[in-house]
This record gives sequence, C-alpha cells and structure tokens, in this order.
Amino acid sequence: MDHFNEVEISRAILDAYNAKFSKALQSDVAIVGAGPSGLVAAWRLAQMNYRVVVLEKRLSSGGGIWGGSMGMNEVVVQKEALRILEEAGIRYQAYGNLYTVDASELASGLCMKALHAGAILLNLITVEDLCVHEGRVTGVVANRTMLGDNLPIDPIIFASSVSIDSTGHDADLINYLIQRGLLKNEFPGEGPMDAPAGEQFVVDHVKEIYPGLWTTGMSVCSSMGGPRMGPIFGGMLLSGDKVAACVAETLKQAKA
Ligand code: 48F
Repeated sequence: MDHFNEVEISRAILDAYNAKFSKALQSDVAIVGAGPSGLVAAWRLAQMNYRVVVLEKRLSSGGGIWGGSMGMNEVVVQKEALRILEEAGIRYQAYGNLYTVDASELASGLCMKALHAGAILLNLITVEDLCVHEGRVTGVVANRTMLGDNLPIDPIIFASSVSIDSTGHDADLINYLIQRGLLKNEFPGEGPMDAPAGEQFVVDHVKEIYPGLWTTGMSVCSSMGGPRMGPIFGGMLLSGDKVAACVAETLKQAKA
C-alpha cells in the first residue's frame, strides 16, 4: 500500500471539503440544526431539487434522537409518521398504538436520506446571528464551533433565499431576532409535558416567523409556548415534512 502518501490524504480532504463549503455559501434554503425536524426538511427540499445546506454545531447529526429516552436508544413514533419512516427505509416495531424505532437507525437513516437527496451538511458550524436586509432574513452568520465564543475571530455568511430554525429547544435563530429587537419579545418558552398536545402543536404551528425565517421542530414549541413531548418523535418528522412543503411553496411563488 504505497500508492498514496500523507500529503495526498490531506489534499483530498481539503479539496473535497472546500468544494462542498463553497457550494454551501449560496443556497435556496439554509437549515440550522440537524435534528429530526431539520433532517426531514433537508431531505424533502433537496428531493425537490432545491439547493439545501444544513449547518450543525455538534460533531454528529441527529440532535436529540441518539439519546432516546434517558439514554435508552429507542424512540417512539405514532402511526401518522410511519409513511416518512417507510419512505426512508427505516424499520419500526409495533407496540400497542405506538411504534418503536432504534434511535441510531433513525438518526443515521434520516441523515443518509438528506445527503443522498443532495443536501450539503456541514458539522461543527455554530450559527451565531442572522443576515437581515430590508426587513428580510437573507442568510445566516456562522463560525466554527468553539472558535467564535472563545477567540476574536469573525464569522462567515451563508446566504440563502429562506432560512429554517430547527435548533430545537433553544430556538437560537428566533432568539437572535428578539435580541436585535426585530421580533417582539414574546418568547414564552415551552410548556410542561403534554405529549399528544405537543405533537399536534409542533405540526400545526410551523410558520414563517419573520420574513425569510421559518421555524420547525421543538423551536416551534419553545417560541410559541407549545407543550413539550419527550421521546416521541413523529411530530418532529411531520413538522420537518410540513416546513419543507411550505418553504417549497413560497420559493415557487417567488419564482413565478
Ligand atoms: O434538539 P433537536 O433534536 O431538535 P428538533 O429537530 O427535535 C427535538 C427532539 O430531538 C427532542 C424532542 C422530541 O420530541 O423534544 O428534543 O426540534 O436538534 C437541534 C439541533 O440543532 C443544533 C443542535 O446541536 C441539534 O443537533 N443546533 C442548536 N443550535 C444551533 C445548532 C446553532 N446555533 N447552530 C447550529 N446548530
């Protein structure tokens, strides 16, 4: 095995990453947070041939999926979400009125679907602000995770026609707008656990919360006071599916 050397290994990584990064700088949709809602949204929008970039601050994608419930790596979904699992080729087991899914299979399966559909996924990128032109979000401002917070290093901008806040409980993007005084500070935080109501809320309240910025997943509940729901994930998948359909519709209208 002497037909390659260490410099070639490094150069291969650098060139492949640069190509990906360069493409990600201008997209149709920037999705912040690679949890279940963000990954489904990315998969759906990329499937419709939109240029999609997903920015994830952690090393791994999947957000809250991996830990299942109390570190037991199984999650639960309800029947309404089975069509998404089936289309993704993710297996499930019936359990009464519910279904269990191996958390690792769900996280990796959704990630694979998004990538294979054409989404670009960049990890270790923390979105720290939004780009706003004339009252509309035109992209996100990001830094390498662990750099921006610790060193005086300026970020980079990922421009997009639409951005999606799928940052989970923290609803980071929405909070950035509130901090800037661009959204009213009516951030109630999520309500106490009510799994059936929370699952419905997270789908029903998907919306464009500010021109150019949509919210999906747990960010919907925390920004609008919906109940939390714990380790049931069907609502997250359906919320990601719904935001993708809504965003596609607005992109279509903007083009017409
Ligand atoms: O938290 P997360 O899984 O969000 P979700 O899609 O799903 C929520 C469920 O996991 C669970 C639940 C189920 O019923 O309640 O909590 O709403 O994924 C959010 C992802 O966003 C990343 C974070 O690391 C996680 O992977 N993230 C958060 N803030 C930022 C970010 C940021 N500022 N920049 C980049 N990534």
